[in-house]
Amino acid sequence: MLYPKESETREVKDLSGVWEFRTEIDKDYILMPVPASFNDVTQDINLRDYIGKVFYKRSFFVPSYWRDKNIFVRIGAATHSSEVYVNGVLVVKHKGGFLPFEAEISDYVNYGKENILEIVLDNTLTWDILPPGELKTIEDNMHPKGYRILNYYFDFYNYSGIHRPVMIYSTPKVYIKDISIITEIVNNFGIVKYSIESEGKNFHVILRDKGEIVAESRGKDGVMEVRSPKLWEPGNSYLYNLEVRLLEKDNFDVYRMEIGIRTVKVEGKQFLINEKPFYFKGFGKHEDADIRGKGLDHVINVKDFNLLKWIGANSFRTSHYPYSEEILFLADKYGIAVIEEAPAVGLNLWNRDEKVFTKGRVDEKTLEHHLEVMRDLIYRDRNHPSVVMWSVANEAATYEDGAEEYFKKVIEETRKLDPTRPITIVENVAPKETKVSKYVDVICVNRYYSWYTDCGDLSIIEYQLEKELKEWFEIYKKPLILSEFGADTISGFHSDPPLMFTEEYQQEMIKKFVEVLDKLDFVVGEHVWNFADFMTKQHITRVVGNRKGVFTRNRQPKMVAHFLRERWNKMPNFWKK
Ligand code: BDP
Repeated sequence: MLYPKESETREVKDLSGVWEFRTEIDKDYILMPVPASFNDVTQDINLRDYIGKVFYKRSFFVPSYWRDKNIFVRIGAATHSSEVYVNGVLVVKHKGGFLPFEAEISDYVNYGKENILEIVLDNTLTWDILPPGELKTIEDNMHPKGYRILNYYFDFYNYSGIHRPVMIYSTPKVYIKDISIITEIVNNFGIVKYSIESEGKNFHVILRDKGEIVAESRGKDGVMEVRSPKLWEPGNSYLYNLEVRLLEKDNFDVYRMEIGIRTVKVEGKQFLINEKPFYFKGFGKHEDADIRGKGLDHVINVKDFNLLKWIGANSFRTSHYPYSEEILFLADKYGIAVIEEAPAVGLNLWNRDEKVFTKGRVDEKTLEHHLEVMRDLIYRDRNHPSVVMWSVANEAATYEDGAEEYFKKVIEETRKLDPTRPITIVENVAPKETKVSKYVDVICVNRYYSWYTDCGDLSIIEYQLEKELKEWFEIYKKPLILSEFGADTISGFHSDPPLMFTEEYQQEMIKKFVEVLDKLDFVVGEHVWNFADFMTKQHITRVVGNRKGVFTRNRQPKMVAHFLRERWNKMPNFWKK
């Protein structure tokens, strides 16, 4: 799915701004920014924790000369189920809060006039949506009749709203629908294979390096060769400009995009980018900031990439859902490698006596949706050089028999859709327990020794971590990334010797973890949990959110940031231990 872009044949109207908004139970509309989560914008606690339907509304203008064009409405992401109406006509329904969807609306708009766009969202989570959740009515004598809560088994706040830009765009009648790019490196040549989806037939494809033509081709599918290519690499990104021109009689379309030439491969104990062993230094992140919640914010995004550079990180994981396309464009440009995760988190009840992969919970309906999400995700992001691996889920109950069957299908389908990128699943169970890790290319493990277990005992880390990581390698013989480790840390809390929740404890813990990683040659990465403090649902274990950030929610460094900065800036991106 192409990102809407302007060209001499296409126009884009970004409808970001202040819209009208109401919940199902309100009669009156209030003002609401788009994109943003609606939760933290007003002073109303009922709206903050609101569960159910909300209505967004605004008008837009369609010029008369768009009559001979195709017109689309495209929503970058909205949580979690959406219905879009143009002048009262339902034009698209969508399930899932973290990927874009669109509809052609040429037949429903008034040309040369104003039009009304209404988006109805429902933020209720169910077992057949990702991430899943369940609405529970509590029936006991301590709760009033009809008392409801939304249960979900993942650790971030269920921020809701139109989170990414809404755009109206035009294309010619016959147009370039989609483009896919695969790159290879053979001897001293960069090979760029492209494939165009369109009803048109005559294409001219031009690849430029800072304005200079370096390769050209004609046809719907083709291969271009670039002599002595400048490669895209983490820490050293390089992008070429691809121009696709559709030339039909009386019809013309142009789409331009940036591409990077690079390869990714897993071989033995190594994760290879451009045939060189790569070591992931970075974080699990979140799309999260105060007031805007999960709403796209270019200020936060650019700040985050500047902080990644400052601290010497070369990668992050889009824990626990696909991030905005705008973030991936920045990753391409900044040269940051991305492990992109499906919104499959909370497929776990954290109770071994209750089955998760069973009828009525994670079942064939969830699977069908999961396969759809993988397809949409890959079609959205396959052309980003920064995306180097797909993660199909985080901390699912992979010890269950049902999980094996389920993920085998998800992983097979993912591989079919994209044979060029390695696949992982992020695990929290023991190496012998998982029934799924045997199907993936890279083992990703989250570990919280001295935090959730043996609280406060930093001396246990070396023993436990080394023993366990070696076991993962002995069983699977695959490269391993420690995809989460960290400690809740209240910025400004100090103690020596280090006690839990202080900045000293976070620093000592992370030091002890990485000392073990440095000894193991099959470890190909360290992602600290988390880049920044983030909001969660309220709980006795969460102090206004999860405080495991290396940066505060306001993006200021905690003590450990300086330790990591020194470590990572000394460590090369590519290395052999
Ligand atoms: C892991 C989860 C992550 C949590 C983290 C934590 O993958 O989403 O936020 O633990 O507890 O289980 O901080």
